[in-house]
Formats: sequence, structure tokens, C-alpha cells
Amino acid sequence: MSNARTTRRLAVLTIAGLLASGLSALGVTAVPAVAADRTVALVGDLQSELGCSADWAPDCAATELAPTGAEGIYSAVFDVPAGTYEYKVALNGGWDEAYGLDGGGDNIPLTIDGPVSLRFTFDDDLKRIGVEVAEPSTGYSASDDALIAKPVRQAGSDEQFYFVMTDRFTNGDTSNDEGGLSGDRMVTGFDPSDKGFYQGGDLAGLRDRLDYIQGLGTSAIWLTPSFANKPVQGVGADASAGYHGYWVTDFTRIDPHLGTNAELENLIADAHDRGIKVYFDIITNHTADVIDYSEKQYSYIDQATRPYTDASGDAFDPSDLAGTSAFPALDPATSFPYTPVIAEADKDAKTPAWLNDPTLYHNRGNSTWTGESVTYGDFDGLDDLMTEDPAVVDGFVKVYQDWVDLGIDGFRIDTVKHVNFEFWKTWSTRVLDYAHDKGKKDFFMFGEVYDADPVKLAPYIRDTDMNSVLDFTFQSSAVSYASGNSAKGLQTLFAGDDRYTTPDSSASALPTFLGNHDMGRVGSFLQNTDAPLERVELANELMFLTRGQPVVYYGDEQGFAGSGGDKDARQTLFATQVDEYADQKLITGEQAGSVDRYATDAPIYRQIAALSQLRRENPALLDGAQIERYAASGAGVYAFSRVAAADKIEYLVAVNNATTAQTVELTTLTADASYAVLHGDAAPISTDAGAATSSPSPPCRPWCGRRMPRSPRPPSRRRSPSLSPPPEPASPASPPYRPRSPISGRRPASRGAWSAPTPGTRSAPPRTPPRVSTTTSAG
Ligand SMILES: [Ca+2]
Ligand SMILES: [Ca+2]
Ligand SMILES: [Ca+2]
Repeated sequence: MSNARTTRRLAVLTIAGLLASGLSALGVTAVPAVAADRTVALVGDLQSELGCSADWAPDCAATELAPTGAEGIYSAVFDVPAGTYEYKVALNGGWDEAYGLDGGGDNIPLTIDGPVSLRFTFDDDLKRIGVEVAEPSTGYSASDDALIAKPVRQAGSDEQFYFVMTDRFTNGDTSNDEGGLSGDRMVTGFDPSDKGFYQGGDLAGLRDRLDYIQGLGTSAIWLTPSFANKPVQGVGADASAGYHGYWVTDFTRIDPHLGTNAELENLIADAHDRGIKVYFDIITNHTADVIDYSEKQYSYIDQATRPYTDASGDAFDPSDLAGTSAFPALDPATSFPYTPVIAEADKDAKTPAWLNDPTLYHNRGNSTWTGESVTYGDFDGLDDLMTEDPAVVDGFVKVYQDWVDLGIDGFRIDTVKHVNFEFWKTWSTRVLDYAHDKGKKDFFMFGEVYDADPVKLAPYIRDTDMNSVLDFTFQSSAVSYASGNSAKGLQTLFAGDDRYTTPDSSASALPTFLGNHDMGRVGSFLQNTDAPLERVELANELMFLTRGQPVVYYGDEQGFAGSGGDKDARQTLFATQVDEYADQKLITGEQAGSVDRYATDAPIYRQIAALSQLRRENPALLDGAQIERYAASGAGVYAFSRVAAADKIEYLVAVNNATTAQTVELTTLTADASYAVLHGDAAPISTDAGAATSSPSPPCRPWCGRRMPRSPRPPSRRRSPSLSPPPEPASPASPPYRPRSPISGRRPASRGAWSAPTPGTRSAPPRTPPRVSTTTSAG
């Protein structure tokens, strides 16, 4: 580490308190005003109702929000009569700076059935306005019960995934290593000394090691794509094999390197006997690279330059027809910007047979990852299907309905944003309805939409029958926090959760992850920090104790870090013959070497197993509501409550990514109660009926001596955090989200985006998490 300033101890803390009292209302607190150099006014057509002489008056003092004492947070309560309004905030008495919907310029609509006291809060950091009911007009009574809806928890959404690249897990059958082919590696694809070729792992190996997978607490195995692939693509130094599964030629058959359809059925049967589901990673965007262009040119040609023409020569735009049953007949010789050609030997290379029709592909050249090429372009030559054509939609509905019949429990859907949205609307509904009709009520599909913005992710959940999407926002924010960046990043992450809430979906179902086979392992993002192992453990704690379905990427549990994304994140758990893999360091600092790594006492394996058990034994941690309690402005504490409606037990979780112990004050849901420690390095805490005091006491562990105020708190008693966080490190670095390359090694990895390690030392002592578990009493 350069830049090591002081010897600081990495303090990573997670506590979960258990108490037995009922829920009380969350106190909404206010604080004495402090001098502020900015003023914030609520403006809108409700101002005249609130004592202003006019609406839309940014200089009206009657609707100013007051500083709360928390930096950048302004708030005020107004009694608003029934009506339909629009509002935003304006700063400093004028219109030069104003914020509305999602921090933008649009007004925010508000409709109120009856008079109500509303608290408006503005966060000057996030530029977001929050509104909440300050006080119900009357107390809660039994007659209100009917108004309370159960929280949405989607069927099949409480899994813990183990995402495994089959070729890299265990070689259970050496007879299939060459996939039934004979010749050199350019024919068979098998070369265990090259990270870009098949290494030998297979379905038989997975079946042999179900104990190992189950020992982590896994409830669902997600297999990398398993269908028959083109064994090798590319030539010379660019040659690589389809070991990863993303170069499919036969969508009806397991790749012979991995096993047979019968072996898959056996794996599913054994997994189901253990209560473990089996998920497929599936593709509809492209096939292997079989189609070439007679022009031998591959640059993208857009529709403005050369529109599609039907067989009669009339121009048309496929996006005008997507989602309908109409599509014109096309002519491979004239309809496309490039002329698709298929070598004679490859005429029947693909299964089902409809995939061999070159007019069912876009044939516009390689994607530039922008504009229309995002959906129309080839992934570096991979044949990009004309997914606007109903023949393609129908074809893939049938393909994947058949796999539902074989016993697959759910799908992870690849490259979702590279397929037109209309495809997903139709395809997802037909596949999900089919699964439900077959009695698979828990069938669950989640998409890989490679983006960290909930605004772009949520429509796939809201407007298609895709059940969920991989939570790239979580990945970005959790790893950023674990590396030492501001807790505000987590606040922003979870503030986006409402995007996913519909009558039948919620953020609770999002599969969460920390790294993967494309971007790289979590270990690679954190290995250059001051305390790599502790920070990976912190990231795991975040993943297992926050909302969502955790995904463990195979090998992370053995401490593999790797040197980047793609092939550099695809180590074998069996003894490697790849020198680069053997030369790598594990997250513990140990040399990876060339040895089998299936130890169930490896530090991360044990941690994941323990966190899994904690979730199982305390289901509020699995699917309970998550309510934010504290977010440091900078490195420091992020705290939240988890509570399940069924048992009304509050769990308090606090994590600290700073290198010093932290003490903070916060409000919980539950007054006059004691919290026992369930996990982590902490002392028991309590909420009391009086005012908060905060007096750190030895031994100086992160939460020692902290007392939590009762809730609801008297408005004037809120305090700032009693201990200032350490200086803010470099601002969070969001990884650039490049399209994932299914072609290994052709695209730069995103590693290195995490270039803001926390100043500190390498000598952070290991944590010793006590497992105190005592039942507590409530006041
Ligand atoms: Ca094998
Ligand atoms: Ca496409
Ligand atoms: Ca091609």
C-alpha cells in the first residue's frame, strides 16, 4: 500500500439484535435549526394552501424546509388539505436551482384524499425529495387491519445461488474431456493448460460434489450455459473454446464436454432430493459464429445508411413490427446490409433447424455498443438473431418450454438488453405461463441487464414477466463500500428499491452478487486494499444481510481473487495446469498453486456457510423489510433494520468500512428493548425510554458503550453522530459498465476501476467474530 498514513484497525462489524417487543411507530425526528448557507423551499401549487400569497413562489418563507442538523438534509412538516398538486423544491429563494422528480426538473405529482400532516425532506447531496406522513390523523385501530397489505414476496424468490462454470468446477468423467471429438485442441477444444480452452469439468463432477455445494447453504445452482457449443472459434492467438457455453449451436442438447441430457436429469434429481434447485443460464440474443458476410467486412452499418428491404425490395424497420405477428419474407441476397453466407459444411450446424435460416439474423456487422447497434449488432461476430421476427420469438418459446419440461427450475437470461424489449414481453409471458401451467409455481426467471441504474433495470420487471434482474446496482455499490468508499453509496442503492415495487414484485427478489465470470471476482476488486480478506468478508456480510437473493460465484468461497475479468476469473477448483492460475494469490495471500481446492474449512467457505445459517435461522434477514437507520457521509457506518411482518422481531445490522472504530446514534423501530448480539464483533445494546446518550466505553470495539434512543424520539432530542467519521476517501468509483463479451479475452476487463483503496495499513488484525446469541427482554 502506498499512502499509508496511520496505523488504523479495520473495524468490520455486523450485529443483529433480537428483541421481543412489538413494533412501534418509527419516530420522525427533527432537530434544532443550525445556520445554513443555502435555503430550500417547497414550491408548487400547494403553496397557497400552506400560507403563501401565491403558488410556485420560491421566495415564500412559509414553505421553507429547515436544516435538520444532518449535513445537507432539510425538512419540514406541513398540514396539507385534500387535493391534487404538483411540487418540487427551489433553492436560495429563486429558480436558478430547483429539483423535482428523481432530482430532475419535472414536477412531482401528489394526490391527497383528506387533510394530512406531511413531512417533506430534501437531501441536498442526492437532490431527492422525500415525503411521508408525519402523523396519522387518528391512532391505529383494528378497523385499519384490512388496509394493510402483505408485503410482496415473489414465489421462488428466497434462494441462495451458487453460480458455477461447469467446465471449471470438477472433472467427474475424463472420458468426455474432448467432447467426443478427436484431433488436436483446435478440433476438440480441450487443453487444460490454456485458460481459454476446456479444462474438463462436467455435470458428473457437479453431481459428485453436491455435498460441497450444499455445505455453503446453497438452495439453487445456476449453471453457466450448458448447451452444445461450437468447440473452437477464432484462429491463431485469438483461438478459444466454447468452455463457457455462450457459443451455442444446439439449443436442445447438453454440450458433450459437459455430459448428456440424461446426466443433467440425474443431476437435477439428486439436487432436488436435497432441496436444491437447478437453474439454466440461457441465451436468445445470438448463436455461435457460423454466418459470415460475403463482403468480408464487419463494421456496423446503421439503418439510416442502409435500411432492411423485404423480398420485394420495400424498405422497412423491424422495430415497427416487433411485438406483432407480422413480418415480411426476406431475401438473403438483397435484404441486408451485408450478405450472409454459411459454409456448405455448416448448412445444418444449428439446432433447432430454423436457426439455419440466415434471414432470421440481423446481418448488420459488429455492435458498437451504442444506439441501435446495442440490439442489432453482432457480439464480435456471434450471429445476432432477428428477435423482432415472430418466428424467432416462437422458436425460442418452444426451446425453453422444452427445458422447463425436463425439470429446470428457473432461468438466468443472458444479454437481455441486447434483445428488443418487445421480445421479452412476449417470450417471458409465454414461458412463465407454461411453467405455471405445468405446476411449477416457483418457476423464476431473472435477466442479465448489464447496467447499474435501477431506472434502466426496473422496466424489465415492471413491464415484462421476467421475475427479476441481476442486481448490478448492488454489485457496484456494495463493492465500492467494501473497498472503503462512502456509506452514502449504499443509501443511494437502496433508495432505488421502490423502482421494483409493483403488486407482484419487489427488490426483495433481486439476485445480488459481488463479482462474476465477466467483470471479475470480488477478490480481484478488493485484493489491493489494506485488508483484502476482511473487506471481502465485509462484502459478503452486506450481501447476506441485506435484501435480495445472494449469489456466490464458484471459487470465491476458496478465496480465489484472480487478476481481472473474463478468463482471469475462471479458475478451476481442481488442480490447475494453467501457469497463470497457479501463480495467482488467493485473497488470504496464499499462493494458489496447482492443488485441488474443495476445503470446507477455507475462511470464506466457513463465513458463507455461517451467514447462510444465520439467514435460515432468522428469516427476517432473508425476506424481511429493510429500513435504513444510518449512513455515514464518507467511510463509516451503514446501519439498517430488518423485520418480518410475521414475527415482528427487529434485527439491527450495522457495518463499518472505516479503519477506526465508530460510534453512532440512531433510531430503531423498538423502544425500551435490549438487543443481543447474533453475529459479529459487538457488545449488546439497548434502546431506552429516555434521551440518548452516547459515551463510548472500553473495550473500544465499534459499538461499545453506544446507547440507542427510544423510538419515537422527542423532536428536539436528535443528535448528530457522536463521533466524526474519518476523512472521506476518494469518491466512489463506479465501474464502467461495458457490454459483457461472450468471447473470452477480447474486451478489457473492468478491474482497475476499483482504484480507490482506503488509506490504511496492511496489518489489520483479523476479526474474531464472537457468536453470542442470547434472547433479550423487552421493556
Ligand atoms: Ca470431463
Ligand atoms: Ca441482438
Ligand atoms: Ca457471424
